[in-house]
Amino acid sequence: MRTYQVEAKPFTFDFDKNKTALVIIDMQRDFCMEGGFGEALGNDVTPTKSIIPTVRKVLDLARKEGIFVIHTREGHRPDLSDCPPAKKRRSSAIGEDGPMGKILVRGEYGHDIVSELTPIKGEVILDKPGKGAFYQTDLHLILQNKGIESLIVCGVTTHVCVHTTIREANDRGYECLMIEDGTATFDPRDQEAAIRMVHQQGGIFGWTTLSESLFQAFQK
Ligand code: TIU
Repeated sequence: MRTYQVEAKPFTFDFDKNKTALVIIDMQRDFCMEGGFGEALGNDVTPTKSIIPTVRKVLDLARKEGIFVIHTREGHRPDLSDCPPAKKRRSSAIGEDGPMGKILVRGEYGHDIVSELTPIKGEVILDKPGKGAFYQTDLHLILQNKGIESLIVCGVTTHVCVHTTIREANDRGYECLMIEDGTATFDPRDQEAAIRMVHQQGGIFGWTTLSESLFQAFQK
């Protein structure tokens, strides 16, 4: 079984593609298009929208190489019964009407994944009520059943849902490679800090690299 090596920070990331999942975090219209949750929080969605082509290239690679793919979506039931009142108080747009339907509510157009990254048969769609993809979901069970040990992580936003998920994954024993240009924040200062926070202290939460290094690992 071939082991792949990706040049990464803080050192080479080794993985077996049969024990690796690509986890694409919350590439939903609500975060990547105008009129969604991201904008309702006061952000410009240009950075989150701009990574769609890069995430698509990583997704295409995973599909070609037979790497297990998981797409997550942050959102709530229409009655918001799974949305903590404390979350609603600081993100008051949740559940309100917007141009893409009720904001961050399951089943609405804005809640769904952007068209360019539409999941295909065999890929998991994982709905989550929180920022972390392990919280109140069956993600760990799914990964264990598939024998997954490593995660390649893309998506938005780097410092919020991507980070929370990588931290949760790290504590559960998964080795995570975050694709720097396959993630985005609304503010570039947060992007720089979020990347550094993953790989500092000898890879305290995991590894980071550029998508090009991942593609090169499969060309060797
Ligand atoms: N606000 C923000 O940056 N992000 C979120 O609320 N959710 C995700 O990161 N998906």
